[in-house]
Amino acid sequence: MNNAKLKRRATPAIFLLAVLATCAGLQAQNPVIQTHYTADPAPMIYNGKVYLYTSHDEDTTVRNFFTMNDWRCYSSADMVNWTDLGAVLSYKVFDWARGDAWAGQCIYRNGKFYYYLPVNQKNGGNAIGVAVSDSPAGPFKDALGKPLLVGYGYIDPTVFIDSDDQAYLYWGNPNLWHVKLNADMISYDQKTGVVMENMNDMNFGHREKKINSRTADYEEGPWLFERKSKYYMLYPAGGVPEHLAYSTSDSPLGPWVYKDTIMHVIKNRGAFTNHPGYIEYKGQPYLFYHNAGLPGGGGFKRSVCIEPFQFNADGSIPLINPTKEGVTKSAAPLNPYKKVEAETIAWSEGVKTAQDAATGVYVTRINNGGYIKVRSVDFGRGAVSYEARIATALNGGKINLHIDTPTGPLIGTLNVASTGNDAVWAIQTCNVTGIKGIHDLFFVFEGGDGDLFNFDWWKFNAK
Ligand code: FUB
Repeated sequence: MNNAKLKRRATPAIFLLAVLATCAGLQAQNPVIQTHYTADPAPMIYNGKVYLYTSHDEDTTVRNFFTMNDWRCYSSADMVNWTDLGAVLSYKVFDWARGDAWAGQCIYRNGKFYYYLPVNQKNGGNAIGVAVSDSPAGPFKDALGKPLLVGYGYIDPTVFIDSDDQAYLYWGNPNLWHVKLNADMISYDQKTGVVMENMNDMNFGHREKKINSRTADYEEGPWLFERKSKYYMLYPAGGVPEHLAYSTSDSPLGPWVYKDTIMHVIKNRGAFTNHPGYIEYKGQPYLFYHNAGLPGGGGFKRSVCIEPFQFNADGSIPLINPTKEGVTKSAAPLNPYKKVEAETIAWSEGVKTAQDAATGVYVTRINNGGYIKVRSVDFGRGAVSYEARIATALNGGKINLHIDTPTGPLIGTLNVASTGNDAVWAIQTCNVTGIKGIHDLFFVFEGGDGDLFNFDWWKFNAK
């Protein structure tokens, strides 16, 4: 960033916003993360919050194949605003891994978080490792110093703990295998060992394109959960392009009975893969999946999406349509009178996030006309001022505080002053007027060309 950039004439922010708003659709909530390409969603509920673990497609694809080095995590208490907790670990946490940080799942047990992750080994071949942490956002370390499981097609683990405390790990492409995990979560029952499911049409549906001699529809990416004493196995099916399907059982060990398609192959901006995740949060069931919906998106640049749905009365899962609107109803209002991380975002354009040891995750590469939307902010009886922690070498950037839409009523403007450089942080404030009750809030960024400032957190002060 430099001052010369700010002196150049800026494209009016309002014009850019009109263009962006038309492109994105202001009600869009899918894909749920706009600052990175994310895939293979693995939601987990802990302490009343949702933690969304994702794999991460790099912005630059190498050799026209999955280019994936780390896993990211996001949290939310309302299912519409997602706080970026950063890249919580890389494949390098496993000394023995060569790369290919594909689809994993994290689970909480006895004060620790166990994250089951597929990678390729330095000496070749697929393997599943387990990383452990005291906190949902890491730091994670290799729990074993070696893989938990090694075998051809050993990818995409899903983990589940039943009400009797027995834990299960399922995984695999194009077969589905499982083990019974021991209570330590880092070893498994050697007596039963690794069990392969019956990959028959009756168990996992029928596909036209045979794999060797088998015709079962199951492909990869299993997701296991229990509801009302029924066990559900969701999975991508059919070969590429994948649709989502499911089977059920009366036991977490099967036998699995094929039920139906959950989501057809996504026609409009789908990726050739898909990957299910599921939670019920505050009484509402949600299906997580991925598409290629962000600008520049594709099969190796995917994005996580969410659809709320209702089970049918008989416990079956309806056909779920992928939508742009996604989660339309916030599960809880957001309190603006406590510090809110700037990377808490319902929708954004023209910004990225970054992280470092001193600051953690922050919003960066903020451009003129970019904006962040925060949904269902409860201003109660009203606010008098706004403060934000900023770092920049520039004078002249602005945060325009709009409500309801990016061009809705302006309740205040923070004129950003230089803090010396873009790693020196200072709290800057402005007055606000004319705001009370619940509104969507927009930070609309204004300034010259190029990156304007870095943004760590914000809060309002009440009347
Ligand atoms: O993200 C890489 C691979 O693509 C995953 O492991 C599969 O489930 C598919 O989504």
